[in-house]
Amino acid sequence: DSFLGRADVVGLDSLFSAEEKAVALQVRGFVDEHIRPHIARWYDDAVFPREIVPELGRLGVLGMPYEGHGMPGRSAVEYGLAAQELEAGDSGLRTFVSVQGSLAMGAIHKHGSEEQKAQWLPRMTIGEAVGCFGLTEPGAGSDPASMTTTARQEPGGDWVLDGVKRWIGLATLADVAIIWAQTGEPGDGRGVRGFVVPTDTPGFRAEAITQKLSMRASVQCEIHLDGVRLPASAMLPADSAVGLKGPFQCLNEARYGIIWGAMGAARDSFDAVLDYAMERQQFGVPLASHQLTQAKLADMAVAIGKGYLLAHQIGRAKDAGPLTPAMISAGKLDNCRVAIGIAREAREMLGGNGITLEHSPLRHANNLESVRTYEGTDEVHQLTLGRHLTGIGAFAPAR
Ligand code: TGC
Repeated sequence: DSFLGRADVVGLDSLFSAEEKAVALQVRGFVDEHIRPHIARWYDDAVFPREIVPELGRLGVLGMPYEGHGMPGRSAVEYGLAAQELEAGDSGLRTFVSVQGSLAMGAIHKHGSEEQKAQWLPRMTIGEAVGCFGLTEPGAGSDPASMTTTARQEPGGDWVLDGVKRWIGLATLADVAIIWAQTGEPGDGRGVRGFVVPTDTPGFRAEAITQKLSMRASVQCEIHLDGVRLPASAMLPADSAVGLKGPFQCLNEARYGIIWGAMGAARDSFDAVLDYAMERQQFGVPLASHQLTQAKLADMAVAIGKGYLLAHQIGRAKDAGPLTPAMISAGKLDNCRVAIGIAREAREMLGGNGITLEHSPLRHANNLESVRTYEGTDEVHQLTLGRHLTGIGAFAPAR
């Protein structure tokens, strides 16, 4: 039997070592015990279970692929397997792990000073401190170069931040925010720098965005920065953090996790509908005995197999060396759109019963609307691939 269950019709099981499978099964056990029994209620009540954060720390999934400062130091493939198990539970919980680990911890790990690392990474790894990552703004989503949040340095060396960030995961719960701000001319990505901002700094205010139809068991926020004064040492000092390549390197890590995560949501949708089709009687026979049902199940299993193969290929390549942006875009683009298609199809096969939280597919499909949009929309990834293939950047209309 494959550790990936009945959706594995192409022998994916053989691609993973016993140790890698053990990581996946450990995270699955956690999801079964701590997430599945409660997720419908959390989703319905729009609650992010803050109390689960230290448990995720104990599980070893925060900052999972990084080493030093107490971080787990696991492989990219192990991190991917953990992400897909978490997202089989709910995209909102996997998103927490991505924002905390890949974005906030990733920024400090890649670009931070020794003091910043020592102050935050050990606490974030065990889930004692929560981090968020402020790049997107109300008027700057796909085009972060157009951000209007500014960081102004005063003669004494202090920085003063002003602006608004939007769609920032966890900001109301966070102890620390990585805020990206313009230090140079408006619109010039080369002037963007990152700042480590304790959220109790005067002038920092976060507000949760309500009435969401997606990722309800997760928190997305607006951050208001009104004259937030920081010492000179708050800037992420590394050369790697000069300009937009600073945040983009962190997005690469989060996008990588999504390549795997989306397949977890697809697999859980498939399992839910296969169980249902075996039991549900219509026209005097189980749904599963209808040819159209079998055709849909077959197409889903093949698509899931291909999605895992793509994730596996990219994961092994990441363990061997740095990934190209084109590889990451190919995986994020396709696995998100395949997963949302599977979740929607599964909901349809569940009939009217599929619209309640008793079954996971519509919850996954709604969550995947966000997953497909954040960390680069389909169009951003298509155009990244387009630029890779043609050498021509087509993000902005030619003037
Ligand atoms: P471009 O000129 O292409 O690049 C500027 C600099 O960045 C470098 N670079 C990269 N470096 C590392 N990894 C990548 N993937 C990189 N892509 C570009 C590039 O080499 C250059 O470096 P340098 O040294 O020359 O300065 O910049 P552009 O402005 O033309 O970029 C175009 C585009 C559209 C690809 C980029 O803006 C983009 O990726 N946009 C999408 C932004 C995005 O994904 N936003 C999501 C933000 S996070 C979020 O949504 C919150 S989700 C988590 C939560 O819940 O909080």
